[in-house]
Amino acid sequence: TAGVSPLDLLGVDHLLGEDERDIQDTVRRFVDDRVRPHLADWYESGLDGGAARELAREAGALGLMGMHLDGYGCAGTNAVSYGLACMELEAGDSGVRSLVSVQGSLAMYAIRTFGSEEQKQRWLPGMAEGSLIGCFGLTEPDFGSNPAGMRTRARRDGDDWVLDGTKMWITNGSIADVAVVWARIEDPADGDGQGAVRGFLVPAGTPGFTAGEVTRKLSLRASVTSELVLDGVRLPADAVLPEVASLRGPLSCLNEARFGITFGALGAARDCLHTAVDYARSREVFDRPLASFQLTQAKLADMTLELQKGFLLAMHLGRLKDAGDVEPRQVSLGKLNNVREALDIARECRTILGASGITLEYPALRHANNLESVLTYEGTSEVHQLVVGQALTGESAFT
Ligand code: TGC
Ligand code: FAD
Repeated sequence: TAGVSPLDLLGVDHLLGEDERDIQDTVRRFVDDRVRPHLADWYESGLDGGAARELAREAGALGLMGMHLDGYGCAGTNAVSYGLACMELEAGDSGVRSLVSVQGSLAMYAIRTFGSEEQKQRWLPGMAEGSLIGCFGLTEPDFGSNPAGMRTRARRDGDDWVLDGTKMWITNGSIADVAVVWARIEDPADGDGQGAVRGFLVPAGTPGFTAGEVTRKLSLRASVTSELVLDGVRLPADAVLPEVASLRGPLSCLNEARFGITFGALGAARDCLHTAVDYARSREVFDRPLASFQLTQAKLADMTLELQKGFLLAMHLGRLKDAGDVEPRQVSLGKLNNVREALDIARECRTILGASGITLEYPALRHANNLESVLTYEGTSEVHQLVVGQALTGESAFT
């Protein structure tokens, strides 16, 4: 039997439990009522800090911030529910899903997994509420795909830490109350002489720490993107995340966010496909509905197939993750496939909409432009191909 949604010919909705479906419906209503009416404006004018903070509070009130984490005010849902929430948020806009995934999967996950009890108590409840915003600073101007090359350094001065460096393309950087900043320890005796990678919690307003917004973006406009500058930022001894001292720390956080994106990208694709089906049924070309032409139907059939295959892939990863068994390379397969297919679907839907498709009256080009960022962040498609290539051949193409 087909599923609840008219696009769900395979009936994949039936793979969901009742609680999972309830969460999905709640987030879908939130997006339709509270988010969708503003999207064209946010895209056209950019999302300002005030609107982003308000959105964060509303998402927090709904229990979406750090929703798959346990304790400290977090909802403690399963991974599939988190994925479904990402999908519904991204059916609105990838920028809205970004707000929630950076907060929950990157900043909160880092503190929850690698933080001290004091750090968890101090930050997590407010972040779960959405009254405090976190960002995650890994990428640098010269080191994106290869974070191991980072130049940001942390040195000891007495008991204090002093941080110097620059982080680039940081979601929510200039509106964050706390930045999780990854830096190498400047101590030749540390690790292999390169210095271990450690995470630091940098509260907004710390002297020497500034964040400037990246402007003139053509993608992810409903999201704040920033550059973080750390110029002799002095932090107390307890600012470091105590439980990890390697790149494994930030890369573990990325697995969480990449998992959410595997579901999320499908939301953007679904929104485009819905729009294209509706449009094709009502638009007349050559005196007939556009939907009655075989070329149109072939496009719609192929896109539906990819959307539903993508959902099966995401659900498989979700069930593995809930069983505690998902591997990073499996998440790479999901992120690689679902973002790439979502972007193809968004572009193909835009063709069905003709000229109307280039405006903000319809979501297809907005989603396609956003998905260009999604294809790049959280590991570019090439990085994920190489992770899979390494798993298949045993050869690392990175080193
Ligand atoms: P490698 O030498 O292989 O490993 C170093 C250490 O990390 C461990 N590790 C992982 N741990 C957990 N999860 C993973 N996926 C892991 N991959 C590696 C590994 O076991 C080792 O641990 P240890 O304890 O032995 O030290 O690392 P490498 O330098 O060769 O890196 C491999 C590569 C290229 C795959 C990695 O650097 C990578 O994934 N690069 C892409 C960087 C990236 O995705 N950046 C994203 C920044 S955040 C972001 O984009 C947010 S956008 C959010 C939004 O708005 O939604
Ligand atoms: P590069 O690494 O310079 O790559 C350029 C090109 O080279 C890509 O096509 C890449 O695939 C390719 N390439 C790289 N290495 C190889 C290789 N070995 N073989 C073949 N091809 C290769 N980062 C954060 O830390 N926190 C955030 O919150 C965050 N938010 C972001 C928000 C937005 C809107 C965007 C666009 C980015 C964000 N990022 C964030 C940064 C993002 O993670 C990086 O852009 C991404 O990791 C790629 O790095 P890069 O842009 O430096 O590209």
